[in-house]
Amino acid sequence: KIFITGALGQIGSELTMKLRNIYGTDNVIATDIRKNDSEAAQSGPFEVVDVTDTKTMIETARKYEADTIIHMAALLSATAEKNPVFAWNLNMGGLMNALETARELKAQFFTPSSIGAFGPSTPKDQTPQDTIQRPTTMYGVNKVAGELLADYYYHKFGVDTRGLRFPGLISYVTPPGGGTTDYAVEIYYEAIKNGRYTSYINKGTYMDMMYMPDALNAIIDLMEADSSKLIHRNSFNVTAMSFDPEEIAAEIRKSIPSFEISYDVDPVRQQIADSWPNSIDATAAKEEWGFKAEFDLKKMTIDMLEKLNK
Ligand code: VAH
Repeated sequence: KIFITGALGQIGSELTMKLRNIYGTDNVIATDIRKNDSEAAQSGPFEVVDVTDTKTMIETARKYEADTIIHMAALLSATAEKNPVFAWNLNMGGLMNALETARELKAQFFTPSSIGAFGPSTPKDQTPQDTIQRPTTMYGVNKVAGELLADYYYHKFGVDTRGLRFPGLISYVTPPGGGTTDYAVEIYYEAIKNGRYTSYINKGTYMDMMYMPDALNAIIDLMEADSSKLIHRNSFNVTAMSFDPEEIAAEIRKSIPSFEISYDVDPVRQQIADSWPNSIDATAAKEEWGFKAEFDLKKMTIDMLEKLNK
């Protein structure tokens, strides 16, 4: 039984449906702070779980005899920057409770890290798997601490913890909330609706990105991988592409020739983006568990516009 927190979020909502298709609906328990009318909430077992409430989380996971805990509930970078104390309590308190739940139930564990775990002093191009991590955002502090805490639960308690440093994720099912890379999702919705987009991230700002189908496959491939082969188990760099707003706009113009991009830079999210890498190196993931991404910018753009045009 797979127990997912944050199951109604940007990754969680699609991951829940994919896992139900693979492992069976009744074997995937979706949980989130509140229910909604989404497919993830309605199409199978759902429980209201506040990840800061240790007792409820452990009792609920035990009720279902969960043997896998997938912890997705967290505040993303821009939101965390607005509410840093709340972000620490939710992101770190939730993670600790999810790790304790996995320890109690002897369950396998997954939670994502992010390119946000790197900071201004990290090498920016082809950022190595093992390098300096001095992030300057609360989200980044949470992600570095989270990687270390998950490693600790592996070494200290033998919990089979695993994690990926995700780039910006692009999807057409559930829009993201409060991220810095969200511009790369909004731009597709706006291209269809208005034929133009005003970007809050400046031209020339490169960030790693990945299409959601590749992100979901990466989680499943990592969780199914041979544990004895995992060296970087909680913090694998994974990426599919790196682009700036001008390049994604140019790709959209190949399908919508009249599409126009303009800029109204948000200093807060621009400063976060500037502190992150331009591109990261995913060699360790490829070598240790066969990571591969199917979608590049061209293929993703065609699929996103097709799906949103329906
Ligand atoms: C964010 N989408 O923008 C998330 C992610 C790498 C970016 O962590 O905060």
